[in-house]
Amino acid sequence: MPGVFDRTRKKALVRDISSNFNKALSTFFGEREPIVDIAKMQHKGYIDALQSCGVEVEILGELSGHPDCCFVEDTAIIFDDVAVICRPGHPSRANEVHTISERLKEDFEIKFLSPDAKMDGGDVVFTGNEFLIGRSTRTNDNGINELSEIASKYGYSTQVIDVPNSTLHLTTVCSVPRNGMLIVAEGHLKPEQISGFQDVIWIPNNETYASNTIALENGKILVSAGFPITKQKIEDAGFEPILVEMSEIMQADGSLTCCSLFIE
Ligand code: CIR
Repeated sequence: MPGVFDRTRKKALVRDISSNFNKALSTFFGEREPIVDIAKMQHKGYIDALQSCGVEVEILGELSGHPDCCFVEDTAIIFDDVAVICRPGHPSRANEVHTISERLKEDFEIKFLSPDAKMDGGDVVFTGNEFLIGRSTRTNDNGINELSEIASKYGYSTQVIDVPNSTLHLTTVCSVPRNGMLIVAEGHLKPEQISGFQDVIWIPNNETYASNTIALENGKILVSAGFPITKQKIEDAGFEPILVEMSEIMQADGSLTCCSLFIE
């Protein structure tokens, strides 16, 4: 039913870091292979941070054959009582979706995209009443059109944003701290691409990684540790940043939102 999913982020699905995480894909933020044990510790810290904010966390087991399996955001788009299963744009990630769709079918009506569609969930940002969809190396026009058609049946509009080649996904350079507001990293999206937003917190290009945040209830917001200007700007806007150490997960181009799928 339209409107039944209130997106207050009460329950998250996460997946353990793969024992082969050192082989995860990395093009943008990574400077070296991630160290698996440190990534696992940071992932635990991430789960603790969610739980400390009152989020129930369900943890799925690692997929050793999929080094990027912890990045569950890329596997599905969830709204109302629907889970749209993605078609990840990188071949090494395509089969990550099968176990996710098995789990999601317990709670959602499952919709699949056609084989011609490519879509990573990391290219989809929900602003409160519409979906911003990034056209990127991972998400093609078929994916965009098919998701838009499904979303429109549920009363949601969509806006397409060309993701610049300076970044992997749309979620890598922007996030929504509250409905209608955007945190955006300078030097990636052009102001005219987000001209519909009155409320924009621009953060400096050298803190791009921190533009990806997870807003929770009561003004709490998960923010990556180590980006002081972003932290200050988010505080100045009236939020309470909860800092999460992500440096090792960053080596695989993964940000905060990438590691969760919110199912309630
Ligand atoms: C990849 O290249 O697919 C992973 N190493 C990183 C995925 C990050 N996910 C996201 O931004 N939603």
